[in-house]
Amino acid sequence: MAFESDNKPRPVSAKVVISGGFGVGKTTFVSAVSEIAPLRTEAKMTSAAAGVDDNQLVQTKTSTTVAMDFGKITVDEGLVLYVFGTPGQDRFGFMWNDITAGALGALVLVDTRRLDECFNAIDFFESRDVPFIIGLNQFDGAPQHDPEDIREALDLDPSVPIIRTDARTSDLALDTLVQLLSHILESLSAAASKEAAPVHHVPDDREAPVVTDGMRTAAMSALAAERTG
Ligand SMILES: Nc1nc2c(ncn2[C@@H]2O[C@H](COP(=O)(O)OP(=O)(O)O)[C@@H](O)[C@H]2O)c(=O)[nH]1
Ligand SMILES: [Mg+2]
Repeated sequence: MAFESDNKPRPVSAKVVISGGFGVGKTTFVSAVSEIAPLRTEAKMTSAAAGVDDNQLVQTKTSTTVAMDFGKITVDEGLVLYVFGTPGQDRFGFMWNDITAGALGALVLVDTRRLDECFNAIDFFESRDVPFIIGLNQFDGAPQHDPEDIREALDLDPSVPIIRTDARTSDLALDTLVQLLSHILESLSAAASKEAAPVHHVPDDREAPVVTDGMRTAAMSALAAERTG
């Protein structure tokens, strides 16, 4: 842990990412959990975006996050979490690497009416070995699928937690973040024990010891000395 000059421990800070497709509730989620007024970079959707941004099921949405959402949560005196939301639209995908750099893990929000919206996010975190959990956001009229059916539809590894959440409710959203943190810890300790696993030497793989003439002569004279001694 880092220390300031007065020896008071400074909290460790960690970064997590809230991700998912367009209109799945990322901006809402960051607002619900952040203790500071979240930095938002919403812009009114213009007619220029018509046809580019798929908003058929998100009729009420008139603004969109052009860069990112940003919030802060003090978990306790030892840990401060910084929460970054990714821009939902494909045309801002070039920012994802910067926004997710150094993140410990991610929450991928899912609207069960539009499952395909989250494929890009899942591929992104899977391919970079970033631990993530799936948050099923409770949209009105959205089908209540069994989480295991969702796992199958999204082709998710059994180790990826799938939980129900509500981006509009601080308690539920914070609880979701706690679940993300515990999944991150589990993933980190699984990776650490993999690294610490003992390396088994296969005897057949060992190189035969090289015996030089000098060694042979030294051994013979040691034997001879013993016999005569
Ligand atoms: N019913 C319902 N609406 C939600 C929920 N989360 C977000 N919304 C609404 O869905 C719309 C899109 O949310 P937004 O946070 O802007 O999505 P983003 O594009 O992922 O940032 C907004 O009108 C929100 O009020 C939720 O859990 N339930
Ligand atoms: Mg947004």
